[in-house]
Amino acid sequence: MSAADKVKPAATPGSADPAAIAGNISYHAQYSPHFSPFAFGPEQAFFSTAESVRDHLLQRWNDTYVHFHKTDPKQTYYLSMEYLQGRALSNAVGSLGITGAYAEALKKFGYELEAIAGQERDAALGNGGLGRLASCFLDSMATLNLPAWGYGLRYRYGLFKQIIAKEGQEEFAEDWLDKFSPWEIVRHDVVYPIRFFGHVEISPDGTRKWAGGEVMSALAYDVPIPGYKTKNAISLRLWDAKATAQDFNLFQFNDGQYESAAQLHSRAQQICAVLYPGDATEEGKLLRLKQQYFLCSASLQDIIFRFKERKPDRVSGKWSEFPSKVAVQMNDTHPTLAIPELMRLLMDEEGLGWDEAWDVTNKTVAYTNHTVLPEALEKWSQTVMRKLLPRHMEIIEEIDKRFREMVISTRKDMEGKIESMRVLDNSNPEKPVVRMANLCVVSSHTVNGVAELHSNILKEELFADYVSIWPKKFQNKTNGITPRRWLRFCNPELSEIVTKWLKTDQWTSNLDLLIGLRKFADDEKLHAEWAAAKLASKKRLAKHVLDVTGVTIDPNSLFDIQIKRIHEYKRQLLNILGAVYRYKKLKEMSAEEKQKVTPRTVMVGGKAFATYTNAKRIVKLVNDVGAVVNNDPDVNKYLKVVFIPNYNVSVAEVLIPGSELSQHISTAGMEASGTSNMKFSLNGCLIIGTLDGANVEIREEVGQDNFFLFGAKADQIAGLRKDRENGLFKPDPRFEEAKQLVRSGAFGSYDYTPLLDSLEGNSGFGRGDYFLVGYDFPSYIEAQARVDEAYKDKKRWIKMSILNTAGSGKFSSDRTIDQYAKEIWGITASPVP
Ligand code: B1H
Repeated sequence: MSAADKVKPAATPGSADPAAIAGNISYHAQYSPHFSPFAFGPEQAFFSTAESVRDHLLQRWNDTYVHFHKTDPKQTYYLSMEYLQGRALSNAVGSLGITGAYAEALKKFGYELEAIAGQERDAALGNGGLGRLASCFLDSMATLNLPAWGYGLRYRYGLFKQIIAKEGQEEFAEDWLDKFSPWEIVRHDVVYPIRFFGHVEISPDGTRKWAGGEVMSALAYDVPIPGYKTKNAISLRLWDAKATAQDFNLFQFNDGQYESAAQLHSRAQQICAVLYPGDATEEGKLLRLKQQYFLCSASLQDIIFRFKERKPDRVSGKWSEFPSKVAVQMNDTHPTLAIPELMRLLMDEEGLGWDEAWDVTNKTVAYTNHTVLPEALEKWSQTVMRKLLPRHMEIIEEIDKRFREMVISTRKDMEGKIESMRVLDNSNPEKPVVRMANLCVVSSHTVNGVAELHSNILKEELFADYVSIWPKKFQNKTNGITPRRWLRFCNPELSEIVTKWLKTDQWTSNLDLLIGLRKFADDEKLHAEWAAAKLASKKRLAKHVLDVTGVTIDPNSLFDIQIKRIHEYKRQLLNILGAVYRYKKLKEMSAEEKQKVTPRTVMVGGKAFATYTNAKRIVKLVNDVGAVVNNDPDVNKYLKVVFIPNYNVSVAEVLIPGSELSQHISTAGMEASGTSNMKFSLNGCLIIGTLDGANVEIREEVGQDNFFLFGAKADQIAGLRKDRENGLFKPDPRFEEAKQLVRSGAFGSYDYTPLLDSLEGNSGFGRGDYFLVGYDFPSYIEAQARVDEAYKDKKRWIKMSILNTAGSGKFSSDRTIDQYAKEIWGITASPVP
């Protein structure tokens, strides 16, 4: 049955009338066909609906482009190797305020909007928090009418799909572009050359130019980012790599040399094939560096093109104007090559001298640091860099040299510090490297951390020496999340209640209004509504769990969730050992004693990096513990342990609204911010957590009585590790019991010795319990006991839940982006009239 059999096709793009929308959906099914003429199942309905929604967006999108072009405001360009966009359909119709009209239109075809929206694949062009932050930022930039664009890479395969098999996690390519993406528009006229390898040519007048090597093309794919209840729609421009017909050697091909005939084509294909290929091999490292340069070069060429396009009479003498029109934000060090690339373009292509180019670059670029973990601080081999990007390596050497000279001539007192502050690290003559974070700090006008605690650690530890040279360069910008996706759209039940009690829906773009809920925190009517909304979300969550795992969970049990990338510092191991301990105590209880227990469902979800063995062991352990606990009739009324497979943005949208307790239990000082903590708290979920990252600020905002705190503080960690090295640590017997039960084989025959051994011994990274699971275990267990007690008092629990939502106003990404705009970028709103 075709769509046209149900509704007559009619073009009518951009209408908000359900009948016209249905006609437009039918039109797309018929006249922008991607399937056989008579197919109109849910999948076809999704693509036609998305194309119809895109019609709405296109007008706004074009208007916004033209408006920015005419008014020529200063514009921000957000450079990120990652965007975790998730699904776009519900977000788009919600932002445009036409959800109801689309729901009604789809009914004419016999479809529910929610089911059709569920057909969409997640765009997972990111790993975790850093990528999702970039996507929340785009949402806020559009909503605040800011002149801003995102730049990224169009990975053919996004973050891998996780399947839990007998041996644990298995990874599969995530084919988000299977069929096609209805949101992206290829701009065939936006193409830039990108060079790799080659050499530097010096002309008689001394000017230098990069030549030779191989040149491929960057082609733009644009994704519209609608603002919420505004006419503005901005762009996420994703680059794809391609080679041209000229690069195809027909002679070789005819000669049967098929592979070498299309060599550049295949190398171009590799660039955007996958998000972050494993960098264990030298080939993998080179490919990742190529990706980073590809993003930076294409984006900067495009930025310079637009700078010229907006005022064609701009002459090269006017480059000092550039920083008043362009702000470039580097999302961590991954796009650091933007610095030498901008220098190269200004000097070698536009003819500026070093000083002028440096001044422009420094006033244009800013850097956000997202981690202090030593293994995540990027270092690139100078040898590799020189081979792939010879001109950039020269420029980096010059930056390093001038920085050293500056310190020597102006700061005699810092001389002893120079080696560790330098951009180049030549301490190992066999393996000289470029320190990307140092290059960012030396070259940027502003450096920021992502939560107060983290920014203080940057200022007091990681970048302390630079602070004494440039005290004003360092700022904090506490992360945020978009309240549209993370409450308004993912939790319609709770949203409705919030709107009803606040008597306004303005909280969706002014989240501070949530504080108005505080005065109703004891209201019994609100309590009843709040509890009913939570139960509805818990039932939806339980259905998801049943669908994907086959495990039945009880919506009346306490839903306890930890979802994030699996990493030892995030301490999923503390969570699961806590569950093991709980299981053991339940086994020891009499039937009578068990009656008093708070029934709990512990859910853990997250992906482990494919080559990170201990993280994979943790995934396996959660699954193994679940298999035993959930099938043990003595305890499974009181405890279930579930691993949620393939955690991604759309799974989070189901889990977070249904959560009651969430775990943010990293070793203090190691989680820069965390952003899911904000999402949970916003949805009325209580947090059990350490004083780490943004937890500190969340606890301040929601009130310390509404937060389950435990564990060592950041400033104790170094001392505790030292104590341990000196043999002063005495493990709690409860910790020993939990480990012992795992070692005994109670959860199957898999060998957990290496994982558990990482918690033993006295020192060394990844050994000697570097992440202090054992030290924090007793206070964690005690905090969990406080949770169990609190949950028994339903009134108290709901009040705490309301106060979490009420105290979440600060964590809107609108607030974060407003601060970036004012305090780093110097840009102002530019709404389409
Ligand atoms: C964060 C990363 C990250 N910090 C290296 N650093 C990567 C580092 O593939 N890589 O090489 C990828 C990502 N991600 C996260 O950023 C922090 O851990 C979170 O605490 C923080 O909330 C988030 C956003 O600021």
